[in-house]
This record gives sequence, C-alpha cells and structure tokens, in this order.
Amino acid sequence: MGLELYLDLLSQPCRAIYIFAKKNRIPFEMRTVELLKGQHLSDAFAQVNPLKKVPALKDGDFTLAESVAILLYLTRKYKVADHWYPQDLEACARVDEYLAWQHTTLRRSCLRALWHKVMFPVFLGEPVSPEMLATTLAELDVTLQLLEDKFLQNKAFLIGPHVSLADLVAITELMHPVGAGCQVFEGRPKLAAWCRRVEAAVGEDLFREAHEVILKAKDSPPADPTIKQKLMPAVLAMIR
Ligand SMILES: N[C@@H](CCC(=O)N[C@@H](CS)C(=O)NCC(=O)O)C(=O)O
Repeated sequence: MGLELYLDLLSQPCRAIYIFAKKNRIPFEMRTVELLKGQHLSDAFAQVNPLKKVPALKDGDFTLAESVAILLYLTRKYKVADHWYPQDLEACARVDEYLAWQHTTLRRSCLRALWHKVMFPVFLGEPVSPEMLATTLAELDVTLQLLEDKFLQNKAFLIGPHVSLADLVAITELMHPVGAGCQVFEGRPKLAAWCRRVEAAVGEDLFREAHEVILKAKDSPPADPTIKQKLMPAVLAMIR
C-alpha cells in the first residue's frame, strides 16, 4: 500500500496537508476520519495514530502524527518545489519560526472562535456566554494583528516573495473563523490581499474544494446525545 492520509477537511491542519499533497501531485489514498462522528476515537484509528487525532499518515509500515511533521515528511520525500520549504538557511528558519509560533497562537484562537461561535451552540447545543465569545474574538483579533505585524509585514507572502508552507498553514487556520462567520479580513486590507494571493498560488478550485466542509460548518445538524457524550471530553481538552 502506498501513501495513505487520514484526514477530515473540517480540521485546519488536515486542509493544509490535503492542499499541499494535491497541489504537488503527490499520489495518496484519502482515508476520511469523521471527527464529528467520533471516528478518530476508534481502536482501528488508534493503530495509525495512538494520539487519536487527525491528520495522520501511513506510508507502508511507517506511521506519522502531527501536521508539521507530516508536511515536512512530504516535502522531503517528494522533493517539491523549493519555495514551499526553502533550502536557504534563513528563509527555511523563517518557515520554521512561523510553524513553531502558530500552534499555540493562531491555531488556538481560530479553533476557539469556531467552537465558541458555531460548534458549541449549533452542533453540541451548548450555549456560550456573550462574555466568553467576546473574549475569544478579542483574542483572535490580537493574534491576527501579530500575524500581520510580525510575519506578513509588507511582503507578498509570510516568508517573502513566494508562497511557502507557512502561508498554507496560516490560511487554512484563518478559514476556521471565516467558516464560523467571523469577518477576519474586514479592516485588514493587507491580510485580505495576502489571502487572495495564497488562494491564487494554490489554485482557486483546489482552495474551494478543500474548504467546502468548513464553510458549511454553520449548517451542521445537532449531534445526537451519544456522540455528544463521546466527543465532549476531547473537545473540552482541545479548546482549553
Ligand atoms: N498538533 C496536532 C494537533 C492535531 C489536532 O488537534 N487535531 C484535531 C483536529 S484539528 C483533532 O483530531 N481533534 C480531535 C480530538 O482532539 O479529539 C497537529 O498539528 O497535527
């Protein structure tokens, strides 16, 4: 068996990997793991990723978790165009810097915005207080400002003149609050123009296809009580 990617396009790191693999014509079998059905908690999936999270990769007998590790594995194994993860020492360090930063900052803010605005009230039927939602959206605002000021600055892409893994990971994060109905680009013309550039670099059709699921998150039917009970502990741990 060749490369298998275990993904749910509801998940932002899964979308980054999906777009990266498709854009670079990396052949893979898609193994969909539906988070909202709790499929990631199954014993079968734990054989692939004992952490019980998506994304995960299986390449023959080799299994790998963690989106950044997976993206770098694909970059090295398939020798993709240099701009994704440059050989140049400093440019590469800039990509690393962004990938290290985003996990506890942009990822957290975007995830919380989606869950507090949509997934808790609509999918889990759990109201979120206006104060909590306001705190979450204010936190998102601060993080977006850091993304713009520290990373994008006045460049075309986060690292320089060319699209890289950093842009792909960042844009797929931002589409989480967009899916929740947050106007993340309002009053942020630089970020909006960057988003259009990343979308064009990836290809509009692929970008749209990868984001179909998240853009429909607002219409998720309510979870049935058994699923809700199954998912709740992991959800609470995830958005802490
Ligand atoms: N650090 C991991 C995080 C993976 C992660 O949190 N995945 C989420 C979806 S975005 C998940 O599977 N959540 C299910 C759970 O925590 O129960 C990565 O970047 O791959």
